[in-house]
Amino acid sequence: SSEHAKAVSIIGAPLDLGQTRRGVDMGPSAIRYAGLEERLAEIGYAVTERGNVAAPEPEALTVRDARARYLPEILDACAALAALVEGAVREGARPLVLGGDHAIALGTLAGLAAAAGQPGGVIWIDAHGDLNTPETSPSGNVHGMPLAAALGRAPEWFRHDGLALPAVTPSRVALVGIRSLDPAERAYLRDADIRVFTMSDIDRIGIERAVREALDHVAGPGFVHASLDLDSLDPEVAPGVGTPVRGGLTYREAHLACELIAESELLGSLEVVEANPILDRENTTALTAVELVASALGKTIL
Ligand code: HAR
Ligand code: MN
Ligand code: MN
Ligand code: MN
Repeated sequence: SSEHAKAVSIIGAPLDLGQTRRGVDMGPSAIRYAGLEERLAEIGYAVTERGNVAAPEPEALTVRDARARYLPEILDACAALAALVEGAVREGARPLVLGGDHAIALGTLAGLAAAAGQPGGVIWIDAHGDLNTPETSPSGNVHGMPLAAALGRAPEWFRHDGLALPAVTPSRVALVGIRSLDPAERAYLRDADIRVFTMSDIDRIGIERAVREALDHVAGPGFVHASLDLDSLDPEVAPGVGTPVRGGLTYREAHLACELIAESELLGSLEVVEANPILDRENTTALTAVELVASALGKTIL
């Protein structure tokens, strides 16, 4: 793109405190091992590796409130991530954040908002809405809450000196690939000006129209970010995730979504989350993640 730099900063966020299955903290290693840096270099990016933010091990911690397990430690890790993301943007690079579970999106989005000096828009590609608050969560798992937190909901829970909130404008959120919502998420979405493209919608209108309309909805000032939860993909394509849901995006649909994101030239940043190598088969989910990132950053076949 003309507007966005051909420079990428890779930032790992090996956090697994937002859910209960071990292994997602190895996601950044798995994605790097799958050849991320080489792929991006091939398509002409100057790549800077920032390493990983510090993330504590759950075995060394105690749960203080079951409504939002490990929330204080998650907010600290998100603040550290936000600082790296903000720094990357200020240096003129596109942040590419590797999770870790989806709780890290709160840090990514807060960093983008801090760099922009205002909230922005996000296309959220996921089987789930991640719109719970600690009061509505059925699980207490914070990876089901980051979009709610970034929108500035339940501020008393997510307040932190290192996090600029709200980081996202409610009227500039689009959800793509959705097939698992909790009752309170459904109730919130009934009144919010959020575009939701469920798997059923995608079956009917096709992934191309869905993603084009999603991108139109999120465009605007500040920043535009894409948050790619690998559980948006069908579990047959991406088995290495902690909360698989049948009936997801095919390999080709996910690629087209990423190609359309690249073509739009709206994207200033990207993150890919929930890769769990322990649950994976021969690193296939991480390999897919690398291919999707390359497409979202402008790789074309011809
Ligand atoms: N909605 C459920 C909850 O809040 C499950 C959330 C699962 N989230 C992710 N991220 N895997 O999308 O617990
Ligand atoms: Mn760890
Ligand atoms: Mn998610
Ligand atoms: Mn998900």
